[in-house]
Amino acid sequence: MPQWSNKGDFKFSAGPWNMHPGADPFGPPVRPERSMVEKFKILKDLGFDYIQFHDDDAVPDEASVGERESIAGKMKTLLDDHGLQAEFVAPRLWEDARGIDGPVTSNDPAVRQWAIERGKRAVDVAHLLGTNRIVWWPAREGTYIRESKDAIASFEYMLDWANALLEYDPNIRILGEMKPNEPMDLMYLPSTGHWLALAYKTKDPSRVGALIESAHSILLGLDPSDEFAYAAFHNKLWGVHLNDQNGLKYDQDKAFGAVDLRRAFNQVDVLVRHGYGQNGEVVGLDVKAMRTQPAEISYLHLKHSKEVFLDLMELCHRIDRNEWQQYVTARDYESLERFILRNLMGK
Ligand SMILES: [Mn+2]
Repeated sequence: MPQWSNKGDFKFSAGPWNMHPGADPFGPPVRPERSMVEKFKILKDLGFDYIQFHDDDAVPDEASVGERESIAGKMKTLLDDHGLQAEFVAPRLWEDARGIDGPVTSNDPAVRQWAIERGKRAVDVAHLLGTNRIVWWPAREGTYIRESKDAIASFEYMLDWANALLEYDPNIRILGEMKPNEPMDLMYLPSTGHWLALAYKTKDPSRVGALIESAHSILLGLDPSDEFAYAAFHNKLWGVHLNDQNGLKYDQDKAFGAVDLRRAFNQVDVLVRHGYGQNGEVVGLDVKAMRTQPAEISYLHLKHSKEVFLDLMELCHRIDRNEWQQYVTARDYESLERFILRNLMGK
């Protein structure tokens, strides 16, 4: 029998980018940007305990090495003042013009070296914010034109990058967040499975794990709960980005459970039954407000996603596991399906 979480065990996180002015590739911002202080206050009021950071959310890229400590120190104080903690720091390698060809897998060795330095900088920022988790979303490590790079060399470069960070700091842990596409046409490590295979080739596999976003699994045509379970089987489910996704489109980051409540239930059920959170893992919500929403209510997607999670967690504890098991034993899957739907409808 798997270890069970207690009710209320879960800690929640979100990133500053989850409250955003609503710009998209086809239109400008529609709401004013909130200050970091305002975002922290909203998240704390909503019962979030952790903040997810890109390295430059905490320390601007142009800050000198000397300035880094004091700028990050101020952010740490701001977190402390709000009773919040940093969950992780993710180097925003994809935003820099130098990374146009995929910084880690660039054909230019100088760019690859810059990617390693930027990764080390993120490690420094993580320390200053009080976390040892680095999230790597290899956003541009793929191609638009397959012939433009050597794939085998690219896998080597990705391994080199991870190893460089592991060597740089003996306490740092790397959480790979894989995604099959967008902004790139095709990515080199599209799935959690690809990433875990690479993780076992690193210098210290015990410090390399996964963060899985629901939408990324759905874009692969996979069920997120199975992806969570696979990483958990390896003891490498160290982070999740819960959200929802309406099929094979762009990465939508819809409110958790908004498209497929049953799929959301199965994700929560895996987390509950696996005892997720008992080793400090955080339930990350990576959701976006609809662009149509006015500023005053453009935080409700976070509130509602957390509420849906907690409602589903409550259902996981309340659902009649004996009845569930009877259908499994009898191989009466039609009735099992009806039983799940009946529970989801609160009947
Ligand atoms: Mn996403």
